Amino acid sequence: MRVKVISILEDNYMYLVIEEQTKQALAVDPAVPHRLLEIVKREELTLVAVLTTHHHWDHAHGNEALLKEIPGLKVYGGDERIDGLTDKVTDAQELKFNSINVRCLFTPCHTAGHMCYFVWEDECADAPAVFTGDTLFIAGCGKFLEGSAEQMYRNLTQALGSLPQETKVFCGHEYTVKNLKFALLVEPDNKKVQEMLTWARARDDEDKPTVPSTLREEFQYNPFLRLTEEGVQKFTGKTDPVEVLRVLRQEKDKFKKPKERLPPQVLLALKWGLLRP
Ligand code: GBP
Ligand code: ZN
Repeated sequence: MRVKVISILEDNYMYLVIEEQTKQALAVDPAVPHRLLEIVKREELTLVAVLTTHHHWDHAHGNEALLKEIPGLKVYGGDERIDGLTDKVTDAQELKFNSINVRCLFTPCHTAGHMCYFVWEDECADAPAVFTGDTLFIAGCGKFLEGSAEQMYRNLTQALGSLPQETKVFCGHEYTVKNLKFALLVEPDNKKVQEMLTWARARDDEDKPTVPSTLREEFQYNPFLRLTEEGVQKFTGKTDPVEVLRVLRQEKDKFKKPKERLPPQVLLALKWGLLRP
């Protein structure tokens, strides 16, 4: 199976999971449907299903247009608020498309109906993939918009954290550099964070994505997966892992990029093009 990474909007990703022998494809969060259809046509693929991680427009907005274009298309998701939903899925439900298998992992917190999708191909040596939407990012995690630290703790440690370590992580946004700057504040001495930040900045300069990583890598630098590390506990002043996670998220919410800390006059001048960033 091949995963095609497609950058859309400001910093979102949509994906195509392709079964190479049959050219059947699944789309994940295809929020810019015309771009997706262009690629489907160019690569002579047959789109059979859409996997939607959550109802936010920058993930689900393309579903209706795709359904119109491809009657009979299946649109999966875990939340009634998802545009164009045809098949509501529940935790641990498995879907099969020829040799491609999907296990739905219910991960409520960023939104109350968030699903991640674990995908693997029968009799194939390729590592499996997990599509994490806005639950787990490379070096970060999603905001707790409709849930609690307890829920996110379960998502990160059980639903996602217990998957095979070689699983490739494909997330919903390119936030890697920003996340690593925060990770470095949390663990200034973590060599993996430093190395990864250098690498992610270089990728950014070349306009290349930082996805996928692997779960094994995430455990080495993602503070939200390192809740029992001494440095992370020290940063938060807590030892209970759920409390560590709660404080980490609160601190990340307050952690702004330097631009947002500038005086209002400077922000206006930047906005009007009187100053260059
Ligand atoms: C940034 O850092 O780039 N602009 C800021 C924050 C996911 S998108 C952007 C932001 O809040 N992103 C969300 C998030 O979870 N970030 C993790 C973090 O900051 O650590 N979204 O687009 C967001 O979910 C959205 C769409 C939200 C519709 C609410 C509705 Br309704
Ligand atoms: Zn979201």
